[in-house]
Amino acid sequence: MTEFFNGIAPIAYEGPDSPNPLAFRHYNPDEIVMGKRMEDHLRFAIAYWHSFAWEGNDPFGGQTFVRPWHPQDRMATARTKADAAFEMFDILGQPYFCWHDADIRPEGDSFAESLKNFEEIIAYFEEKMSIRKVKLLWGTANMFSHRRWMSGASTNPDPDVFAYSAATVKTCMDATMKLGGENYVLWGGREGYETLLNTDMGRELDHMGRFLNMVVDYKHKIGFKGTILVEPKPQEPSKHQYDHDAATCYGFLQKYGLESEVKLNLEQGHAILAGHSFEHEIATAAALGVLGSIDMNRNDYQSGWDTDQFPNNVPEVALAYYHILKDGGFTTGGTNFDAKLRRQSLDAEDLIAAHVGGMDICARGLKAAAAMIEDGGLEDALKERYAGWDSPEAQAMLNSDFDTIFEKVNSGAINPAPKSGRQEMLENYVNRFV
Ligand code: XUL
Ligand code: CO
Repeated sequence: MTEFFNGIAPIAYEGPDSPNPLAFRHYNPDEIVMGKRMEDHLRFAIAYWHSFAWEGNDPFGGQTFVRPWHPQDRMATARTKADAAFEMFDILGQPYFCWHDADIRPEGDSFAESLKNFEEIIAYFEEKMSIRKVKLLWGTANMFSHRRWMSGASTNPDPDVFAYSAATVKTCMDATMKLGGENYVLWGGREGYETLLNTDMGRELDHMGRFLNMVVDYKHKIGFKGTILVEPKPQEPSKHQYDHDAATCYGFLQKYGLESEVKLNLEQGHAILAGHSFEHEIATAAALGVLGSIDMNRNDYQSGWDTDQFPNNVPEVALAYYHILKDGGFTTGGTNFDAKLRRQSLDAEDLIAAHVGGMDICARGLKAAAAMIEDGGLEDALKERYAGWDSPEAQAMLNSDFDTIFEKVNSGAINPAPKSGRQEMLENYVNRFV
C-alpha cells in the first residue's frame, strides 16, 4: 500500500442505486452485453501521463498537485510513481494501461542514459505485471515535450532530430513488445507547423510518410503482433498538425501505401477540435476500414482547448459505441481514458472517482448502444431509406455510364420523389435508449 492511496479499497459494482461515491453503478465487468462480457467490450485503459505524470499545471499556472513521487526527475521517485500507478490499477481493476516513455522515466543527460532509465522502469513494470492481470494496451513515445522536438520529430528540418526520433520510437516499440502491448500509437503533436513561411510542407509530409513506413518495417522485423495506430488531432500544440482528422489521416496512409498496415486511435476531444463529433470520426474510420482504438475524454465546448475532461455525456458516448459495435467492436483496440482531473481536484479520491465515473458513463453508453443494435430501429430506418438501391436496375446503373443513364432519365422513365429523412423521429428514437 502506498501513502498516496492510503488504503482505498478495490471498487466494486453495487448497482444503479448505490449512494457510495466510490462504487460502480453501471460498469459490471462480467455482465453480458450482446453475448460478450462488458470488460471485453470496453477494454478500459488508464493513461499514465494524465494520472501520474501531469502535475496540475496549465498555460497560466504551475504545479498544483503534491504527490509522493515528486520531483519526477529521479529514478527513486519513478519507482514510487510506478508503485502508486499499479496500486490504482488494483483499486480500479481496469484491464489495461498506456504510457509514453517520458511519463515513466526521468530524462537522462544523453540518449543512452534516458534509455537505461527507461529499460529499468520497463523491467519494474514487467515484475509488477507478472503478478497481476493488468496488461499494456499501448505504448508511445513523447516526441513533443522536450525542446529538441520543438520543430517536429520526423518532420523536423534537422535530420539529426529525424534520427533521434527513429531511435526513440525503436526503443518504445521494443518496450511495448516486451510488455506484451497490443498496439503501438503515434501522435504527432509537433508534426505540423507554426507558420508556412518557414515550412516545406511537401518535404515534411514525405519524411513523415517515410518514417511511418520505417515503423511498419520495424514492427514486421521484430515480429510485433500488435496494431500500429496513428492518433489524429488538428492542432494544439502546433498551429496545424498534419494528422488533422480521420479522413486526412486516411489520405496520408493511402499516399504512403500504409492503409492496410496502420489504423487510427480516435479521441473525443480531438474530434471536437477538428469541428467534428466523436461519432463522425469513428464512423469515418469505420467506413474506411481503419478504426482501431479510442481515447475517451470530453472537451469543454466553450473554451476551444483540448481540456481532456473525463466523459460525462451518455448520449454522446452511446453514439460513439454504437458505431464501434456496428464495426464489430474492438479487436486489439480499447477505451483509453486520455482524461485528467481538473487542477483543483487534489486528492487521491478525486483521481479514483474520476475514473469510476468515466467507466460508468462508458458502461451506460455501451448498454444503450447495444440496446439500439438489438432493437434494430436505426438499422431498419437505414434499410428503408436506401431500399431503392436493392433493385437490380439501381445496381446495374452503378456499372453503366452517363450516356445510358441520360437516355433513361430523358425518356421520362425516372422521376425522383423526395422522401422524409425522419431526423426528428430518429433523434426521438435514440432518446428512448440513452
Ligand atoms: C494529446 C494526446 C496524447 C496522445 C498520446 O492530445 O491525446 O496524449 O494520446 O501521445
Ligand atoms: Co490521446
